[in-house]
Amino acid sequence: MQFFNHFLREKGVSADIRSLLYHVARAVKYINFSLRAGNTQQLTTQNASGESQLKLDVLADQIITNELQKSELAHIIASEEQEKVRKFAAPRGKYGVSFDPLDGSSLVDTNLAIGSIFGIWDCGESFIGTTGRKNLVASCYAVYGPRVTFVIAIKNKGTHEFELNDVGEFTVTRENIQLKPDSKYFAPGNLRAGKGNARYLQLIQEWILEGRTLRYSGGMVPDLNHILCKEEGIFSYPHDQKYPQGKLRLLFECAPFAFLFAEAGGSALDQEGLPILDIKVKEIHQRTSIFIGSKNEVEKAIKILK
Ligand code: AHM
Ligand code: MG
Repeated sequence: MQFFNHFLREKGVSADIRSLLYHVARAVKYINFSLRAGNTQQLTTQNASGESQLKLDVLADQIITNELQKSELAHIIASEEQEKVRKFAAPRGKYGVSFDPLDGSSLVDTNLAIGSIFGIWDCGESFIGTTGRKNLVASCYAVYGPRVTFVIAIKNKGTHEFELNDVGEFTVTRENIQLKPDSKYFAPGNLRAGKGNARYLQLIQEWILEGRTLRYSGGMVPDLNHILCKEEGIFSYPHDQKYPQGKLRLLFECAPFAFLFAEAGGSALDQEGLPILDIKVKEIHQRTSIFIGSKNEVEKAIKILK
């Protein structure tokens, strides 16, 4: 059994990134406590995108913000729950951290798995103009399910899974996750797009007629976690009339996941075939379509859609 900190040190991860990840892991632990306490109340407030908030969305945002401030390494932070980037004095370093404090919060009342997503950027004074390929140095997510798992990717050092044990420590459970290029699993998001997009309908039909296995919960974190754990699969979320750019956010959800999948030998493209890691950040709450998972499956899907 190997502990989180020890594992990262052995992998040669820099002291800065280890320290940032330590604070992120602490935030994950506190968010998990709040969730287990049944703190699921709906608020009357809305987030930066006009979506209604839970008490837990706000709490998770505060917990993460406090931990990042304590790290003294995060000088700019961007949260899905906040309209603007916040700046802090960071005497120990100059990283940007983007996060979705509680992804899938509409699933909280149904007791399905949800998660938190983080991107760690080496990005100077602003996120604007950055790309995941050039500026992301690490990304990670937590799954709050029957167990709490924490999956981390560090640039050129792979994607690894840890599990929160009963004394509050993270231990390694999967090392160097690697995706197969082909898969039998599919997780088709936003089927509503099929109404105006015959090609998306065709793609879904092909997946069904090929006898593939559906694995879809409606939460991006558990749906993508399924792919990484089974080492195969594809998740799609195309744009449609309601979300002309797609629903999912580049900075908080798609770029961090594209980085985790790239480190695991997978791929992530937008509907036009552009690698998610090459999309330039033009605004904090920018959205994108996304097709992510096993390399050949993502390529085949985009060929049908283009
Ligand atoms: P959220 O960040 O407001 O929770 O929304 C993101 C979630 C993803 O977890 C999931 O893949 C997607 O929204 C599902 O969208 P829809 O409800 O439109 O099917
Ligand atoms: Mg989200």
